[in-house]
Amino acid sequence: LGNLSDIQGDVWSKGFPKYNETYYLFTIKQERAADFARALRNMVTHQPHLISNLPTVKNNWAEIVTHKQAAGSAGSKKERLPMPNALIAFTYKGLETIQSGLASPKSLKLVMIRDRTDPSFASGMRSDARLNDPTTDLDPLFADTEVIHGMLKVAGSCIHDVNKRLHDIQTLLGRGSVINDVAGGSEGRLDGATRQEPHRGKEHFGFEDGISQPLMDGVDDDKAVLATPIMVTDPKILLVTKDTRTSEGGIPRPDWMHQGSFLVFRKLEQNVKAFHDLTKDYEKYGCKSPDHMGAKLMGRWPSGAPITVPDYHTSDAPAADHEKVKRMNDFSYERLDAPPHMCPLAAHIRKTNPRMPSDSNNADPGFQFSKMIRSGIPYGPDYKPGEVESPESKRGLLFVCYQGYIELGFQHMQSFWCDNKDFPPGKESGVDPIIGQASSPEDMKTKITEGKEAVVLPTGISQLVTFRGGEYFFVPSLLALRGALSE
Ligand code: N7H
Repeated sequence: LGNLSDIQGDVWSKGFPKYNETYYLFTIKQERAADFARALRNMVTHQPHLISNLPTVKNNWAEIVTHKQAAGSAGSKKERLPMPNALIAFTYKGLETIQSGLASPKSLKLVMIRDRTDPSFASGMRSDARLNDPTTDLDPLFADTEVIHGMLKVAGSCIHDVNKRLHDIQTLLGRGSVINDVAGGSEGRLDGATRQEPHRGKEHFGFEDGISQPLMDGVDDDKAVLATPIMVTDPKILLVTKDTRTSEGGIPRPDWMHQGSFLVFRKLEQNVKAFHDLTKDYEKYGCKSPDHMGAKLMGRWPSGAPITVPDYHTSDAPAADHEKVKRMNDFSYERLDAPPHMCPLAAHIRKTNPRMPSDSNNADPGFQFSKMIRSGIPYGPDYKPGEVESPESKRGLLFVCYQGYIELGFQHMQSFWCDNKDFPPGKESGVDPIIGQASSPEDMKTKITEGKEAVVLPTGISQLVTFRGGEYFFVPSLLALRGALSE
């Protein structure tokens, strides 16, 4: 893996600690490409704290002493707050633009990346024929993905801290002169925030998120957690290394890409009303309550407890951090005894991590290689029953995942598993009810209880999750930012 200090800090199982996070999309002016390279090198060399590396992020919680406000409550309390962090990533178009400003442009070997090793990354998400993504009603920021060259992902404890870090980086990179905001009426930004207590950690459908993450031996150092073998993943699947592991053996990526990772970004709108409307019909599908039906669609109860483990309950309180990770993840799907604990084959967490190679034929490379680190954040206000719909009431997930090879990570998971009604093969389980996008609306069905009819998933404007735009990026190592990408 080389020196961990060279890996950008969001690329590991815990990622940036955050309450607020902003994604800023920018274009590099073609005629200023050499200035961009110079500005990038200066920033990473002389202000190294601005783009966070992995060891910094691991310790980047500040313990703040706050004084109690209430009258008569003497003393103070301690709070842990996330410190600001930032990551920089580039699209293939962005790398081409940077290359045109370098003294030795051939060293990036972009043609090899485009034609041999990473064609999906090079052609971009919009032309990815394996995805069933809609092309209309996208966020205006994704109207023309050709002009998206780079992204800053900036996180912190409040929007003020995020804005300050973003502004510092934008200024050093020459916002307005060397780089421009991607047009779309929002200064190139998409803003997310964790939900407020008591919903902190839960996404908009009400489920605890960020529980199951692959752990990298040598990066994640918590021995108790590493003792959960189902979670431990070869880092060479998640990072680009000298010998990134794929089903075709190691892929010979150019040296400058080592210690980097591919970042997949998707703005995914969630229709919370449609989710509640669907689970109101729980009896029809052999479930005991709306919560029970939700758990069958997801594979976990709202608390995060896996539905497949009978002695866990909806109200299972989260234990200490590492204990929780172990308890919530140390399971497989062998217990296919009887409802209500059985996890449907199409449940979101089972589609995205089947955990049992016996669920498929052994020719599917995904069982070993379709792994990703997820690091997104919710956006938009909480849902209120009876609310009047407006553009401001839109909500969802700014989805981010990291992997060493897009074709086997995100792309395989989304297209071969989630959108595929015949995965696992021969079981007629239907599509992933949360993120499945079948090529025809008749296939938007999912089976959750044996002997009952399949759930017909809402499509069109009342779909549970709708794609609103996205792109493929590469997150270079800090070494590459100081060297190959800026010399
Ligand atoms: Fe999913 N959700 O909040 O409802 N996801 N996800 N996801 N997801 C997971 O285990 C959700 C999306 C994965 O190892 C949980 O952390 C929503 C995409 C993977 O057991 C919950 C959206 C992709 C896992 C959600 C969304 C994935 C996972 C359970 C979109 C990849 C781990 C909590 C709006 C193509 C599975 C947890 C495992 C878990 C939700 C998108 C993948 C609650 C709302 C696009 C690999």
